[in-house]
Amino acid sequence: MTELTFPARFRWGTATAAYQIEGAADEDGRTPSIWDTFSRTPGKVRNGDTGDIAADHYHRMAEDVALMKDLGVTDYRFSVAWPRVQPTGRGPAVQKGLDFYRRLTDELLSADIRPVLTLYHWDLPQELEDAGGWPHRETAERFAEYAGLVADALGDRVPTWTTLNEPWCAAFLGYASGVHAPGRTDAAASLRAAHHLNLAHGRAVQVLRAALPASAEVSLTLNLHAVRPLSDSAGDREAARRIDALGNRLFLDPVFHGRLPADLVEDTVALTDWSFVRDGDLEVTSAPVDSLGINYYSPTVVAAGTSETPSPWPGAERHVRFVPAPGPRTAMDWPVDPEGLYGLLTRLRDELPGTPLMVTENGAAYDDYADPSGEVHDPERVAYLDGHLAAVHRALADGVDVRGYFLWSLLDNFEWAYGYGKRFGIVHVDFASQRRTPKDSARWYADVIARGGLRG
Ligand code: IFM
Repeated sequence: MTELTFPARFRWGTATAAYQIEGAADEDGRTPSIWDTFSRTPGKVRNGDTGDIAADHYHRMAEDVALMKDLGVTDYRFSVAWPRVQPTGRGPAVQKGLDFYRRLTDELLSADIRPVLTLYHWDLPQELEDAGGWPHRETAERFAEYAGLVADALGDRVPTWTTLNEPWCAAFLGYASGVHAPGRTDAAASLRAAHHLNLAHGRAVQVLRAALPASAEVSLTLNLHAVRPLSDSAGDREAARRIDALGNRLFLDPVFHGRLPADLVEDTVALTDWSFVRDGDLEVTSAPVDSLGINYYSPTVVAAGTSETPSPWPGAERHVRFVPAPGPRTAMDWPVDPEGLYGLLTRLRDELPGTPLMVTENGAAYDDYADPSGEVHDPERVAYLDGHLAAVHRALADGVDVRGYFLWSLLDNFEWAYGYGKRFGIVHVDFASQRRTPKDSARWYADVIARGGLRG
């Protein structure tokens, strides 16, 4: 078999998020985010786990950057903890919080690794949630102010900026199904949250453009859904249309086309009249970006039917049934299907011509453990990654402008409502000792990066 070689300038990265790895929850002026509150609420996170210590990255950052240098990654995608930098969500920045990210970016740059900074990976300062959270319009303005603080502090050293990570999750897992922080179950509020997240993104793009050098790349990361109807029946196709509207077009259309999906507005008429979308908002949401990040893990198969409530699909519960896709599964019980990634990439090639794409997350959880010799063998993860990178390669060959791939995740970490029970890292973390052990998949990824592609 022939090798699958990637373009010479392809960006090979790993990704993490602040609350999932940093720990140091109450150090240096950091105050609680919605995830501190949620994880400390009994019954919300498995095993009562919290991000209080996590992978202790706040204190082990240099060791973690050294691990990445050993891997040979060209880029590192991390997020800034809003409550570390601007604890109440308003007012001036806390210097010590910013200093941590200065040290991190300096360490990366001296290791020849490009920093890719995400401003929001779900850790809203609790005070802003108390004031109304994302369903409240003012939160978008707060976010723009925070974006400006971070840009002023780090604009001279960070070349790539991402406003939001996965606003679908923030809106619908956070405010509709309530399985993520802040744990609300209010379908109408979740639609307001989605719009205000889009607005926050657009306002932040405006602020970043004004504050950053012209060379800065400004982006957004969406967890787009590879939606498939179970059959070709009209009912199943209609179910797929609804989920595509809520999972994909609710974000793509305002950001890239300055409009709301008309069919979604109709689908949700019983929940809202969308009057919270004010004149001029959609011009703000569509402030041009330089690239789009896509996070992909598994496909979404749907059929006509009903689903459980509260659901993260407001308005679709009485029309859509979610069907387990066939095939092998990860420890999250997510089906393994690289074709979904290929389909999304080629769709975006056709729908957003001229927009460079990055796979900003892809990876898998498996039940890894260190064997008696201290090694962690994770052949299933290697197979998962190999299959998905082959799909990216096929997309490149078919004319998709994919600029990079960020493996989720560098380290085992706090997997939100699943706590520490799900391990996504290519580096194993023993949470009792905080010892890091590169898994076989880390060695495999280092080999992929070194050869610039996959072995045939
Ligand atoms: O761990 C998460 C990450 O924070 C966002 N995208 C999906 C990952 C796996 O669930």
